Amino acid sequence: MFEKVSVIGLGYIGLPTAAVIASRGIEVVGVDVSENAVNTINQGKVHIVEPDLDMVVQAAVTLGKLRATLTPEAAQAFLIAVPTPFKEGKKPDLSYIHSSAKAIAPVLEKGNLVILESTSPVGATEQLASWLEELRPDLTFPQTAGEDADIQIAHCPERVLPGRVLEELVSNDRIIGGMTAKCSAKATELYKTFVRGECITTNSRTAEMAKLTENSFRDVNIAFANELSIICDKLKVNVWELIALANRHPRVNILSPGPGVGGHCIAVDPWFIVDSAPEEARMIRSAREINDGKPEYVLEQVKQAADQFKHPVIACLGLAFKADIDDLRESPALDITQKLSCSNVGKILAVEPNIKTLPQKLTDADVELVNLQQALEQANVLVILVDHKPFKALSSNDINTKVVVDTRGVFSRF
Ligand code: SAJ
Repeated sequence: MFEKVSVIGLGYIGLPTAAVIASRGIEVVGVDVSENAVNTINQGKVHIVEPDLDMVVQAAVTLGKLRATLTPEAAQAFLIAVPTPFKEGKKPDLSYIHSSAKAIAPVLEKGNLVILESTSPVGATEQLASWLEELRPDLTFPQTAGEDADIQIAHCPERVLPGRVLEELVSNDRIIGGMTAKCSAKATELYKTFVRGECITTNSRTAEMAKLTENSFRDVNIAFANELSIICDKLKVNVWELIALANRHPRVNILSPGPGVGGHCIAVDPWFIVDSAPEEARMIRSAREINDGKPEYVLEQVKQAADQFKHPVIACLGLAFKADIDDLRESPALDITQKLSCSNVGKILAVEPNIKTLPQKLTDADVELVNLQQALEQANVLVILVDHKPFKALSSNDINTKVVVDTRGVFSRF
């Protein structure tokens, strides 16, 4: 029975997870290094945008089941959900996991469970276990004590889709990668308190690789679609019609081309596999390169479109990394808009219905945030970068006097 759980890292994964566990009546203490995040959560509010998260956090805080602190305190389970970005040379940066180990080590007690949820390269859970063992030589850990260890450790990767986090946290199956069978059993017990999906046990290395594989699978498939879109431009074939036709085959399911792959998961995680097996991971590396090269291709298309006008006014529709969210992190749309503004091709307007102010780097580059109507009145070139709902509602009358670069196939649905 878990009565008190600590979640380390209160971001896009940690905060929803903390709130959902708290909603099951378990006392949850969230820990974050950001004073702003801690204060906001303790007021029952949220510092990130995710549908319905504000309601769940407010309810948990009001009922006294969830609170946030800057320093960890004793608990029965510690769930680490901190970022694992890459550093120079696209090498995984485990420094946030290391800091979490240092933060929880002083309060660890015999019988505790430590779970790593952060997407991690293969071997990171074992690394976490060694850091904890060095910091707490008075306790025993699974890598040396096996089933008899004082502390149980497991990797249980998060796999929720931004925009549907609360629903998927509960309904998705979970991979539970314990360092021993006992670790897996204890971690399963915790996840069973809030997960309706199945909890499937394995070892920590397989669980790490499974998460990286899921995101690489998607990256490779998006790269296939992006490569097709470039081939089709060359061969004067409408890629959207082509994909719709090919997908009529019962065993073909091609994803959608776009301006590139954004977000902080799919554009990052495959590099962890490449870093671990640089000689072998040829297709995974190639997919990353194809997807990373797509913004540059779109940029050239826009420049050619702008060349048709003496005074080009280019409206970039969408800045977020995907449809109907406000998240601009690692967004190819943002990257393209910024590069356009630096390349003197014309006046650049940006339409992003999900934000109120532009990021500094765009205002510095004289990009103007306008609404969709203003963009339609002023621009002669429209660049569809994100398939947000209001853009999908545009009619051919709205755009028939413009030159359109449609990276999402909004006007070519088949
Ligand atoms: N994209 C395309 N074409 C497509 C699908 C997506 O260009 O057909 C682009 C999107 O526009 C976006 C990027 O790919 O820029 C990623 O979007 P996404 O919706 O595919 O994925 P994320 O990054 O929001 O979330 C992914 C999910 N992983 C998988 O679907 C395998 C999610 O389940 C993971 O939990 C999440 O990564 C994560 O945190 O790792």
